[in-house]
Amino acid sequence: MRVFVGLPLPDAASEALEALQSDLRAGRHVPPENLHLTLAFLGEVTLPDLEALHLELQQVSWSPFELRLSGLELFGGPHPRALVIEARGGKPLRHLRDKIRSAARGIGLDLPRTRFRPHVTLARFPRDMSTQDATSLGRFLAAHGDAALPAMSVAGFALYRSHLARDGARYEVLADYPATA
Ligand code: 2AM
Repeated sequence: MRVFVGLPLPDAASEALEALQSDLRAGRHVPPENLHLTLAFLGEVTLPDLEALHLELQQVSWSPFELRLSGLELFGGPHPRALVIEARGGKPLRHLRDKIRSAARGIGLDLPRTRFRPHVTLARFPRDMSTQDATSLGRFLAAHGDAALPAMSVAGFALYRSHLARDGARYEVLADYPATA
């Protein structure tokens, strides 16, 4: 099963991001129910490993913290593959991510060492974006590049299963892990 650990967004944030997306006439928009911040992408995991991971994640102790979504960025270099809004959660966000990665490593899962650039993906683009779409994207960024949402409180993370499909992935929440303090 293809799984990852992430932060779901409060409805108000998903609605604000959906309103922002409605101005973008390019790419495939991430639907509101799929909007999330990935803390650890685990890839294919067996059922026994998933059960072990769930037990470990239940042991993670953490306190609620504030998260701010602000500033649009393109990921993917000169041929952008994704439009994201960056997330700022300071040390509490990094610590939570570290604890989750330790939990996954603790049960023997192999996690690549990647730089953490916390973000919420808003839209994805094909490798061969049309000139028209590239122009629309440029206009969108000029108008909304400094978009910022009100600070939100993070009080739970979730274990997600990703169902891949031709028309985009669908994410299913397998378990929730509320803050412990
Ligand atoms: P993205 O939003 O930046 O694309 C589920 O696929 C989530 O895991 C997505 O939010 C995706 O991040 C993230 N992810 C991180 N590494 C990934 C990988 N190697 N393959 C697919 N998704 C990955």
